[in-house]
Amino acid sequence: MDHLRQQDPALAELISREARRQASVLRMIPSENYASHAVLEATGSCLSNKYSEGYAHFRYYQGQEFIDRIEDLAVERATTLFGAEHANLQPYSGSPANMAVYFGLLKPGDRVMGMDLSAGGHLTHGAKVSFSGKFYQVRQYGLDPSTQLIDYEAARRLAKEWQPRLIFTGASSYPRVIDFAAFRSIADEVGAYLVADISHISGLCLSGDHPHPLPQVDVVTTTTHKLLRGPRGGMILCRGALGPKIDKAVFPGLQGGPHNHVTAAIAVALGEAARPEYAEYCHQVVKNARALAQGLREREFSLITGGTDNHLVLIDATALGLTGKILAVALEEAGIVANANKIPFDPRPADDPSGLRLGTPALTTRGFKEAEMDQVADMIHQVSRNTSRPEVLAKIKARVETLCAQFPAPGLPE
Ligand code: DSN
Repeated sequence: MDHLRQQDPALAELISREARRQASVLRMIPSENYASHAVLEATGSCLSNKYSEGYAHFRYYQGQEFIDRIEDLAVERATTLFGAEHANLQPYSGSPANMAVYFGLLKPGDRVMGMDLSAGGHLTHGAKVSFSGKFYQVRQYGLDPSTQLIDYEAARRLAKEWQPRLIFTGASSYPRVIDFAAFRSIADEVGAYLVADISHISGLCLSGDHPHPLPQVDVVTTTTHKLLRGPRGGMILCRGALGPKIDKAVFPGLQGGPHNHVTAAIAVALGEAARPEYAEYCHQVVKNARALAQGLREREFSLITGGTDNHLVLIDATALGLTGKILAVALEEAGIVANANKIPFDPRPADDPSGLRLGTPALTTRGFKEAEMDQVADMIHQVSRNTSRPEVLAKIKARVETLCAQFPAPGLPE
């Protein structure tokens, strides 16, 4: 950042401090990760200077000789890696990707089904506060209260009654496997499109740690910056026949020029994800989440569904006499960064919910293994018992910093 430091030292200093923060805390928000230096170099490249409305070889601006080749490469890597017939890498992030699917396949006012936010679904899966709940008629499915698992038979009954044109699957806070085949049979019974938002589990679908949604679903959406370790962006994969509708919805329906620097950085991340060590990384993400869950269970934490099959663990903080927010704030003071989150059937509001969501993608990128996850569980336990004792939290923070120093994070300055 030599140029930035010289020209705008105040901003350079803030970025440096953020880099130091990312290096010295345990980043456990399940949707965050560390991108490689290579991904960050592409993101920060001169490609940011170029306008390229349209798609490779069909542009509205001249000067696309290299941009077209970059988009071709990115699309080819995406279709090969995910086994998809068609890929659109232009959505600016996950919510715009989902919005493009609605705009491409439906008319405003059409009927939709998605998973309820408090069951672990995403805002764009039909929540009233999002465009999806405002422009479409939505009914939401959820969990079986006795198991806290998706209630597929209730979803089937709801689909038969509601006759949606589109069903969204996928989640932001669900620690178990999603049965795409069950949703396919539900969608087929009512003739609905089936969409899988795999933003949280994309890598696990590639590594075989979670069932792959293709070819069962019609459309797959994902962000590119979570388990995929790319830049902040979005991606839509679909059957070839749906490609033109999706492409038109992204451009010119929703967006103008694609972020070419992001497209290139996604291509870099997809190249990394095609390597055998990426599958090893994803296997370890799940092993680490299981080890974390076990460590927390042994210390008498109450976990939603009792554990995890994927990269995240959801704690009921009220079982400790706390709330998610109180625990999240105390953890941050101790150098452990997670997020307060709703739990299934949560009686508390979204801005002060009962749960805490913890994930292992970023720590696994640093090289943490099961033994370190047990240490992390121990520190979370210590924090939970000392939320109002700053002197204890400071001691845990020192322990966190010692641990972090042993596992340098990729992509950050040395
Ligand atoms: N905001 C992202 C998350 O944290 O899960 C996507 O939902």
